[in-house]
Amino acid sequence: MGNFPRFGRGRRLTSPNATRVEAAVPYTNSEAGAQTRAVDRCGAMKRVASSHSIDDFGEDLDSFVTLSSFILTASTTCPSLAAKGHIKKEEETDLCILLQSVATSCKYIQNCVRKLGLANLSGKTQDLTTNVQGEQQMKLDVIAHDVFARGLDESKRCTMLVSEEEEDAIMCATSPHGRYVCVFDPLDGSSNIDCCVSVGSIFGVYRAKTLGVGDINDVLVPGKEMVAAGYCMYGSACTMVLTVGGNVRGFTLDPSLGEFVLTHPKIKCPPSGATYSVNEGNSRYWSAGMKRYVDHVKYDKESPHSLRYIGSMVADVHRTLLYGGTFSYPGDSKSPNGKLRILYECFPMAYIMERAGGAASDGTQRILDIVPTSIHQRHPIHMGSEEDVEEIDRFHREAEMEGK
Ligand code: AHM
Ligand code: MG
Repeated sequence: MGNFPRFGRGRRLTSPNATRVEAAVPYTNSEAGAQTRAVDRCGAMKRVASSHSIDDFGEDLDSFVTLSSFILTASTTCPSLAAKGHIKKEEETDLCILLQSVATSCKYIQNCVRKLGLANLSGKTQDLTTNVQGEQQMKLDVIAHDVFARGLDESKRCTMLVSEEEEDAIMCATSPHGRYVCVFDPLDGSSNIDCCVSVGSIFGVYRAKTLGVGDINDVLVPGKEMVAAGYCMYGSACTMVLTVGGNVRGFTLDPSLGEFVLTHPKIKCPPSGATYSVNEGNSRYWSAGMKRYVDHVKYDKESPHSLRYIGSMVADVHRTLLYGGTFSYPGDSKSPNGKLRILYECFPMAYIMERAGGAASDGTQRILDIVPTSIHQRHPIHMGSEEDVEEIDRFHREAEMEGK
């Protein structure tokens, strides 16, 4: 790992010395155990193969579907999604290859996270580098960025990449299959990592407007134009949550198999919840609308909502997606645009939340309608259960009408 060459700063990813990305996930359980599992689940795998498209695949939890089999079977045996007007068959195949690369990168990062205190992977970079936002980079930030960038470049399905850890967009090696642009935060929440708090990778995929040609304007479009989005949470379990525009699915990494296994075939965010998640230490800087909303859930409800805030977006959003409630990083008088980056933090999470029946807004407009003007732009966000996000919007609207 230590010799991992860096990628980025607008360089083309064509180094002949580039090290290949490999999934270094240990197989800890006995082979016999893994074989039993494969035999037990064999019949189920046949049932899965008769599914119709990547979007109605693996609904049945009794079936044994890994992310790899989900992606590969969908790309080789399923009729095109074109019938649904979402993406064409050849685009779907290339998207599957791209997603496979992301999954491999996430397994690699998960492996590093698990070895954090053991393999000199914790702490800040030796030369105390900062990223474009002036934040101190952790060693794992740099490794995760390199793994994502190299894996996506080698997939030959991308024209361009945008990473939180690189100031400029990264142009990929030329490929006739380069039909996508991938934006990613390779390791979100990394400032918490040395105390073993859950962290995660976030990604979103856009179509390249011109095949094989990287263009920054391909990502300066509303988030609703994404074709896929996902995140991987390195928590008490390693969970990948993914949507290609249809259902939101959750896959949990089985460490004995080194495979993500479908565990949540159709994630739905509850319509309302009883938790709010926000850095309440900033409340003195909040707008009247935000203050009133939080007072409302604490004092006006029959029972007060619970505050849950990890300070690691992937973990806070994952909990909100599964249990309901809201996650907010609002703008305030100190940071009018909040903290989170629209392209690779807000958009992918908002896309997933909406696909799961939830909502995402900045208090006045839908997040996915916003058109970014620069790749590292920050934007306020509130997301989660639809009814709760509507309530946040209402409080913001009312305070604004009062001129507060
Ligand atoms: P990062 O991309 O530098 O890790 O920062 C983003 C993280 C999010 O995961 C989290 O929601 C937020 O920062 C927490 O910020 P704060 O400590 O201000 O509450
Ligand atoms: Mg981040």
